[in-house]
Amino acid sequence: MTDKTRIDDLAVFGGTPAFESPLPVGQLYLPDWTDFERLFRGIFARRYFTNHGPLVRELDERIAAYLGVRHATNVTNGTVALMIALRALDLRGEVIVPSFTFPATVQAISWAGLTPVFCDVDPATHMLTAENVRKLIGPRTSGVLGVHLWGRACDPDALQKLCLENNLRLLFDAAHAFSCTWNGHRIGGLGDVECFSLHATKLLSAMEGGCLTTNDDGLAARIRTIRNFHVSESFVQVSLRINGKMTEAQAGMALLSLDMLPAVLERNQCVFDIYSRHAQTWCGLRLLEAPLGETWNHQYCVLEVDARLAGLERDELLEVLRSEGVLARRYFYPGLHRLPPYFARPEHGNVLPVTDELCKTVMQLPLGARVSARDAERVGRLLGFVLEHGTEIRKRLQQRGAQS
Ligand code: T4K
Repeated sequence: MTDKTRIDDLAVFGGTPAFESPLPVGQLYLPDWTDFERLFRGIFARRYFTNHGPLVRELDERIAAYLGVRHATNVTNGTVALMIALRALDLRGEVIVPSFTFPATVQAISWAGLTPVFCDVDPATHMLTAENVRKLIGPRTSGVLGVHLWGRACDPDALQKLCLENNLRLLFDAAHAFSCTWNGHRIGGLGDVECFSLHATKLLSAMEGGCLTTNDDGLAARIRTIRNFHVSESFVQVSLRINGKMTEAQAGMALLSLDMLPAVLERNQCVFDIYSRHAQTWCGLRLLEAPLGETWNHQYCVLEVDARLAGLERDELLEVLRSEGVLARRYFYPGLHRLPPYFARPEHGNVLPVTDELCKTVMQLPLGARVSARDAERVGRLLGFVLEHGTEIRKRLQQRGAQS
């Protein structure tokens, strides 16, 4: 592609898309085919496909060692991990949670028969703060579910202190945070339990998968019991169980993905650095930089759009980029407090001004296996061009809208 030099060159106005193969948001790394084949031949030879096979057990051990926690329990996906965690903690009544997250975080609470109570987030970090949570603690509150959004730790020390003072359980949705650190230690041992997603779009991929981590032996026994119906895997008495078992195929994929992590982290860093360099010239976009002094996985490349400076609203910018094959996303829109089954039900809490603003302004750029350094340079220049002509592009988009 040659760079865009005129507004008419933009695909949204009839020009040729910049990227023939669209660039998605998501890690989507694949292992080497021969490694994959070798691993699957092993599964076929053993004829052992699921129900706590050797690969799942190996993955449990390797993740626990990698994260430096006593227990890692792998399950079907990140959503099921959250559901199991909430049951294992034996919560009752209400759980305080952000609305600015993926639906799974909140719907897991509903699936566990609990009431999610939405808490507004901090405008700089996009996450819960102990200060905001404190205002919502009431007689029915039994737990707090924080989200380590974009791989940054969610106020762990202050939330832990608040939960101890109020006799609440604390769990974290760590879907985005595999391999990220807090105070120099890998996330995984914070709160009572943490839940990771091993989805194909995540840093550590089982294609679908989830993992619960904890340092609490009793809780780990409950988690392992709840995740299946097997007598041999029954460690403690629990009332309700579920089939949340990970298959050998998923575990094999995740083991290969774990082997790839150093190379993947390096590649992500390289692409992010390119975006970061371009971001210094982007007027109206704020790029969320790495948390100071911590290791970050670059699971997502997150931007905030200031429409007054950029000349375009976030959604207009997304339209322009997507037509070029840059499949930027607006995680998370709309806020879950504005969606069924929670919308218009005041018991969930629905006055969340910061969340509402973030839902209108936050977006993610492609970053992962399908984005090369060269692609990132091109996306950087494309964004630079679009922002340079933001006001004019907006006018053209509006004229086009009025005509159609
Ligand atoms: N908590 C949080 C905070 C989460 O973000 C998530 C999941 C969860 C909990 C629950 O964990 P899981 O139960 O999912 O393990 C994607 C992921 O499916 C989801 O895991 C993730 N968060 C969420 C933020 O993103 P979608 O619906 O946006 O994905 P989709 O299909 O639009 O894919 C993203 C891009 O990747 C598209 O451009 C298509 C491309 N893609 C996707 C897949 C799956 C591919 O090219 N190949 C693929 O195989 O949810």
